[in-house]
Amino acid sequence: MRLTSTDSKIYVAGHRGMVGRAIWEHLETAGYTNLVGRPSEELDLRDPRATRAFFEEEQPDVVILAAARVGGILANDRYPADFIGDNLAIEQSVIQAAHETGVDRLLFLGSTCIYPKHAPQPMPEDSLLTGPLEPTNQWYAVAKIAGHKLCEAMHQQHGDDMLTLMPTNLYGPGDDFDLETSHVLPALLRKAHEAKGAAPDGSDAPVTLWGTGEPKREFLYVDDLADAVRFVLEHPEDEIREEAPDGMLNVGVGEDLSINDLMALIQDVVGHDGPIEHDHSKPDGTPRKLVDTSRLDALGWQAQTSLRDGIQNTYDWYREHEALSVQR
Ligand code: GFB
Repeated sequence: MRLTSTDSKIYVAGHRGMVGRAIWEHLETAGYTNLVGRPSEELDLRDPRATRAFFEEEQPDVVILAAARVGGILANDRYPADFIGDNLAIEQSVIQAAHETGVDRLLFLGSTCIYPKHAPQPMPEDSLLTGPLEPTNQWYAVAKIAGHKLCEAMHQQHGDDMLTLMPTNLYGPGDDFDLETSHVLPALLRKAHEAKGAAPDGSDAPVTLWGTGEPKREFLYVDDLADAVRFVLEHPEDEIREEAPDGMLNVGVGEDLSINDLMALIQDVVGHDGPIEHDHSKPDGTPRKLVDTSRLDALGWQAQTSLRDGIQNTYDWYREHEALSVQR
């Protein structure tokens, strides 16, 4: 059931992460007054009993499932058991508890790595399960596919209003800047920032990119995703299902760029003028993953933030919080 009242109780699962926090702030700014969250130290969403007890106590009307184990290409490749196991467990306990306690609407957040490695570009929602996955993130992708399928099955068997948003690569304030676990955009921002004036002669030191820099990625600013979440929550289910019979909507910006071009843009924002090197021992991952946003376009939603503005905001946030970010 669509969100109609600013008093509706909205549970944001994962409200301390980059995505959950942006959604929380966006909903608050939009006038929603009854938001609920629990830090993971207080509620382990992998635990079905604890999750069920929380749902019984709070009785949320709407659930936004933004809690997940996430990370960049290397973290996905190094910790396959955590990426598949934790995500499956979180999805199962939250979606099941939402079903059993009669939540009006649940919005599950997936990721566009669920699509086949060589899916047609831009990738429509119905390219799901039409080919093999990219090996480096198959574990995470399988868990996210299962989460979406659980929502679809709940709708098919019980008529539950459970929908999935599949955002393309996200970035923004509050991102993970740890070079071992982060995604490419925050990693390159940090590397360029730290390389400024760091050569022995005071000029800019080189920045090392992983892989060839040729893969292309599409980047969505996290506040734009938060806006898409609110937009979908406020939309009637029948209108959404007319565009998306499987309940799945891609969220993207409609254009991508190569990692090399991203590096050039980041250098410009940060003011780094040093050389760029490549570490070919690191994987490239999927060659391209531009999403087809026709479904959400047809419903009337579009991203607003330019990549340059989003990078500038993220860089400003990083400089303010640099001392707090994980140092490796
Ligand atoms: O953002 P990223 O880690 O993840 O990497 P994916 C994107 C591309 O940037 C890859 C390259 O080709 C990386 O090799 N890259 C270059 C770097 N330099 C760096 C660097 O310093 N750090 C990082 N991290 N990458 C993830 C998936 O895929 O994206 C997840 O593993 C999820 O499952 C997420 O879907 C959105 O875009 O390749």
